Amino acid sequence: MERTYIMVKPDGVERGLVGEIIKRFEQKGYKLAGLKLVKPTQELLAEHYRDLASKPFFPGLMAYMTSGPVVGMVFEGKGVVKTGRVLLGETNPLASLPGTIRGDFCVDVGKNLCHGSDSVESAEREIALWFPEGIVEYNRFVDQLIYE
Ligand code: DAT
Ligand code: MG
Repeated sequence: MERTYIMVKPDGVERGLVGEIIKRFEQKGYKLAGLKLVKPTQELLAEHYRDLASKPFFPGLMAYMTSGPVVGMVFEGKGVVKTGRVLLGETNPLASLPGTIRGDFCVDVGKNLCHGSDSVESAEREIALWFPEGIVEYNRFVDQLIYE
């Protein structure tokens, strides 16, 4: 089954939106397979955002992301990478529709609350990076009510 890495950024933790963000993935039907609160190091974040290292906003992004703890999660389910990003909304919250997390809870791109992997390959890389100990494997009875 497909997996994605979802992260509540420091502003989301500080604003008490961790439960709300987890809830949206849970109520969709996606399975929680990893969950942790961590204060990430510069090194971890530089690796996570390595494709953005040359962007002008990178130093600001690093400062934001190291400003407090983040909540890292792995969710599992059909189409979870693409649909996970639909649940998050657009990178720029002002372009995000109401009903999405960013559309409902934030305004500026530099404080956009959450992260979601952008492809199956990035998800595998990010899950290995944030959960080097591995994720939790289990079966859910409720999957019978979610998948045909
Ligand atoms: P996403 O988080 O939607 O996958 P991304 O991977 O392109 O977007 O960028 C990672 C983060 O970097 C994004 O969530 C917020 C920040 N960012 C992206 N573009 C930005 C910009 N133009 N100005 C400031 N921050 C930006
Ligand atoms: Mg991205």
